[in-house]
Amino acid sequence: MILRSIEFITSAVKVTDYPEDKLPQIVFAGRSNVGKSSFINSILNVKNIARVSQTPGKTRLINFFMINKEFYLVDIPGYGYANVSKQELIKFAEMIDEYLANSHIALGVLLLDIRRIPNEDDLLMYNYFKQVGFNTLIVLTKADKLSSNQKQKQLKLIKEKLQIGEHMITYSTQTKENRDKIWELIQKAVENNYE
Ligand SMILES: Nc1nc2c(ncn2[C@@H]2O[C@H](COP(=O)(O)OP(=O)(O)O)[C@@H](O)[C@H]2O)c(=O)[nH]1
Ligand SMILES: [Mg+2]
Repeated sequence: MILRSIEFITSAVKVTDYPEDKLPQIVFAGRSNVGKSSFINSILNVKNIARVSQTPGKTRLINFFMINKEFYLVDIPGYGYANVSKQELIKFAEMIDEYLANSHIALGVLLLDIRRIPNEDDLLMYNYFKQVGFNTLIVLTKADKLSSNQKQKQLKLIKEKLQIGEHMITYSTQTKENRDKIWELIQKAVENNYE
C-alpha cells in the first residue's frame, strides 16, 4: 500500500456526524491503553495524528482518517475503563453500537495486548465482530515487550481463549514488525477481497 494522502476528517459522536460518503471503513477497537493510537500512528508513519496517552476515559469520540481518498481508518474509543459511571458506560456502548450498525465496515481490527489474556470486554467485542460478520483481524500489540519464546506461548494462549485460527498478527511500534502484512490485509479488505 502506498500512502499518498492521510487526512483527518472528523470526530463524531452520533450518526449525523459521520462522513456521508460510502467509502469502506477499517475500524480499530481495543481496550483502553492497548496501544491503539500508537498503532495507528505507526502504521501510517506519522507522529501524532491519533493522539497517544490522553487521560483514559476522557475522549469518547469516533475519529475518521481518510487514506488515499479511497477508504477510512476509524479509531473508536477504547473500552474497559475503570472509574466510569454506569450511565457513562451505557452512553459509550450505545455510541459504539450505533457506529458499528450504521457504517460501511470492510474490516474490524481488534487490538489485544500480547502480554494479556483477553478479558470479558475483549471477548464481547470479538464476538460482536464475528456475529455481525465483519472480516476480522486480531493485532497483538507491544510485541517488543516479550522474548520470541514468550511470544509464541502468548499467541497460543490467546488463540485458545478466542478459539480461532484466523488472522492474528503481532505488532510493535519499536520494530514495526508485520507492518507490510497488515497493509496487505487492509488493502484486500478495501478491495473486498479478504479471506
Ligand atoms: N513498548 C511498546 N510500548 C507501546 C507500544 N504501543 C503503545 N505503547 C505504549 O503504550 C501506552 C498506551 O498507548 P496508546 O497508543 O495511548 O494506547 P490507546 O489507549 O490504546 O490509544 C503508551 O505509553 C505507548 O507509548 C509498543 O508497540 N511497544
Ligand atoms: Mg488512544
